[in-house]
Amino acid sequence: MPKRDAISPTSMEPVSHPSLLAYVQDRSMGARHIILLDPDDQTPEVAAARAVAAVSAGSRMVFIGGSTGTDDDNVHATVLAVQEALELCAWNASQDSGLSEDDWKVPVVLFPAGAHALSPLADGITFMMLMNSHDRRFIIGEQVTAALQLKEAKVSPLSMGYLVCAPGGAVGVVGKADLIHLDDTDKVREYAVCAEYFGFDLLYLEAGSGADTPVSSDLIQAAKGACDLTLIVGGGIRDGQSARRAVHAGADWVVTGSLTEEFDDPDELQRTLSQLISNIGST
Ligand code: 1GP
Repeated sequence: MPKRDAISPTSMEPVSHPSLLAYVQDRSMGARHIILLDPDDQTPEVAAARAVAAVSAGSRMVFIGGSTGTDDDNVHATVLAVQEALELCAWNASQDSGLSEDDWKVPVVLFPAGAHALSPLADGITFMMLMNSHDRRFIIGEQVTAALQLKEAKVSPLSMGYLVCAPGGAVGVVGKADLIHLDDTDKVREYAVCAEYFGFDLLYLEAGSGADTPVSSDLIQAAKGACDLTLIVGGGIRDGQSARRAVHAGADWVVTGSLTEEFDDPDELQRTLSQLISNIGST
């Protein structure tokens, strides 16, 4: 991971959140939206424009990462571009009307494929265990490789159990996951309690990027009923209806990635995400 001092001038310290974990766990605002930006699919400049459109639309967190094609260089360049763009918007807001300065201070969080795809400029990282992988690397290996450098860079860890559900997509294959199937509510309950007993703060139910079908309501409800962890749901959520269904079932955060990449025009993206996010809010 590039060293923060070597790369960033002092003005590019990450926007520090008073407590990233408290922010993520806060349920007082209802369910919220995360935009996922994959550095393998877009330039840093495009990612930054999409992040600005998403935050304008009401996204409250930015994830940066992807299962394949990411490394320290493209992840860091993307984090840097996104942080700079959001800081500029925050500064503009302090001089103008529209969104308030604080509305732009959303955390930029790494959602990495492994220890090779990090940036010291991120506010935090989903420090995850892919619980249903059968490869030690994704359970504890990558985490051990990354931990010390993350601590030195002061990137806040969000400890997270990560469960890949069918269809699973690229992450299911790369992560060597024993997929949790649509109706396997007992299995998801077992994992949810296990995540809680490990002391994780978050649980992520993932259907895989671009999935034909998102995580089922039954699985979300089962996880929600079994533990009190902050629940993130993503994969295959492409419209207000599926976002709303996930929130009704118990999601605290809904992630969209692929949908975002369909729009080159930031205004169009903003309109689409505003509509999706209003559906989350109106549950
Ligand atoms: C993938 O859950 C995320 O890790 C987002 O999935 O790209 O299908 O929105 P989509």
